[in-house]
Amino acid sequence: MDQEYYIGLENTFGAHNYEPLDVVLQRGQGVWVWDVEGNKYLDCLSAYSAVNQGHCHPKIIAALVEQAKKLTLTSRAFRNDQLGPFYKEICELTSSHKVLPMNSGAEAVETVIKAVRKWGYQVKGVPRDEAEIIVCENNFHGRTITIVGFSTDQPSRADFGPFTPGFKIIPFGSAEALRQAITPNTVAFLVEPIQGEAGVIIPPAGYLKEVRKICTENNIVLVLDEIQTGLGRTGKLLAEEYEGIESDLSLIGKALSGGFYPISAVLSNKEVLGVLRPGEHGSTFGGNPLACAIARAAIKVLVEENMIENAALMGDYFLSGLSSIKSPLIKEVRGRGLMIAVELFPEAGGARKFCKKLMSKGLLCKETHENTIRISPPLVIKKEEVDWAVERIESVLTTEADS
Ligand code: IF1
Repeated sequence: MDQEYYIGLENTFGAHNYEPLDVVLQRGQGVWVWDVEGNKYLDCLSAYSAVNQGHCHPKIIAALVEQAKKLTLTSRAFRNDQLGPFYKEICELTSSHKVLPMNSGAEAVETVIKAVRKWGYQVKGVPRDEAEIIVCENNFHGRTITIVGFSTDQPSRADFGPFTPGFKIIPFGSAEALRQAITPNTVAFLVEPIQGEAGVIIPPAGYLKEVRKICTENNIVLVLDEIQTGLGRTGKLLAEEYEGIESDLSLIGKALSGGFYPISAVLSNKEVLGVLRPGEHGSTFGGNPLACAIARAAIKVLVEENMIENAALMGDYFLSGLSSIKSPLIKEVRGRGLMIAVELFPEAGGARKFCKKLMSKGLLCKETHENTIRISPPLVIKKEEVDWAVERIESVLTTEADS
């Protein structure tokens, strides 16, 4: 069937909570995907950094198929033979003490909100129901009611109230703003090391180091949301490594399964998760054997195939290629590793139209907000594929820009 058939079904039967590009994908391999009409595209979104390992990685498929034939779900009323090994491997990889597995990124964020509040009451001595968590403007941490309640993005929160109390919003990148916002009831600071959805906003050098110091001095739990920046995306296993700091709690998700299955996790370096006792938190699928088997394979190939090093190398190469494009439309090219953004001047008429032009040239990427093109290919991208991508991005932002 042609793509109009599939688009018709979506429009007829689906809620309209997305405005996707009109491309109907059918197959993926590595950095490449194909649509139902056989057209080939370089994927420069990686499902928002969930497919860091490349589409349909054979070793992750093998792990999925092998486990799916044995045992997929037991509930946590019983134990399974994939959970403990997953715990050990993810904790050793990230030098964490403890881990709590969930499914979506938002669930990991909700989990950490519960844990730091309870830690505040039981350990820090904050009066019950008065815990405060500090977050940043232009954050993106998911789409539950509690999370959108502390979003500053109107479309994410409008008409979804009333919201959960207990959150303070400060500017991103200012350690002084954090210092000023702290009260005796502050239990945690939740922040992305680089703000993804906001448009790959990299904080000033030293910011996270200063934040780490402030949180330690004030006995506040530093929670880094690495759901998008983590697992090699920025050229390090975790983005916190650029500042040589260690969070108290880190959140990972997305590429934790290589894009095969929803699994997320709260990683803990500080005795916070210990406040959660049996019966106080969980989920039907959290820590299921299929998810754990897939995650074990996904992190194994990430490390064994040097994908993190490749992200650093190819990220620098991609960034220098994009930075050399001479175009009056480009306001800024920024990024770390393969988490890259090309911000256009408003006069360019919006990033979406350039994403459409790039699609017609075989490159899939996504705009974020009005004027920024986000570039985040799988971490397995090769030099010649980067050249191929830069060539097409240059063509739509220069000679053909007026067409
Ligand atoms: C959509 C955005 C990206 C995240 C960070 C938590 C979560 C996300 C830093 C929640 C999820 C996804 C959500 C997805 C699109 C994508 C996204 F555009 F929405 F903002 F990546 F930038 N923390 N981000 O980036 O994880 O519950 O989705 O598993 O909503 O369409 P989730």
